[in-house]
Amino acid sequence: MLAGSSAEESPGSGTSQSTPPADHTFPTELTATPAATSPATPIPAAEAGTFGVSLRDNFFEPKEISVAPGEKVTFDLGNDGALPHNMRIAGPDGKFNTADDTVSSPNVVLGRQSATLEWQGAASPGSIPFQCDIHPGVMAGIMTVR
Ligand SMILES: [Cu+2]
Repeated sequence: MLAGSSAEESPGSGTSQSTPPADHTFPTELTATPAATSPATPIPAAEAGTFGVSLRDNFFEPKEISVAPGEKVTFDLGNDGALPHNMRIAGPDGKFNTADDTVSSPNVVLGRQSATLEWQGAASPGSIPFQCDIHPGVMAGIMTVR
């Protein structure tokens, strides 16, 4: 003898629920949006620290870097290309190959090798160009102090 506790609650025929989609329109979205719930953590360029820069054939990644005035930055350079590269930051004169430049150590970074560049920073806002000495005019970037 079955206890009559399994009474299904028949939905009220009067409630006008939104019509369900037809069965043949099963959503097959290939553009599954990944979980965008991770809080975007843009790294503020407010503190002195290490900044990774990838040397490629033949470009910097990133090639636009923002730093705060007076911020000292240690660039962690990794040559992810096959060709030799380096990084030279122009000094206050904004020109390359002058005495106030800062150059990576070692100066020439072979493919798959790494290097560092300790940059004293700029006291006032402005744009400071940097380049690869081996590919000048092609492999270049801008450091924005603001
Ligand atoms: Cu280069």
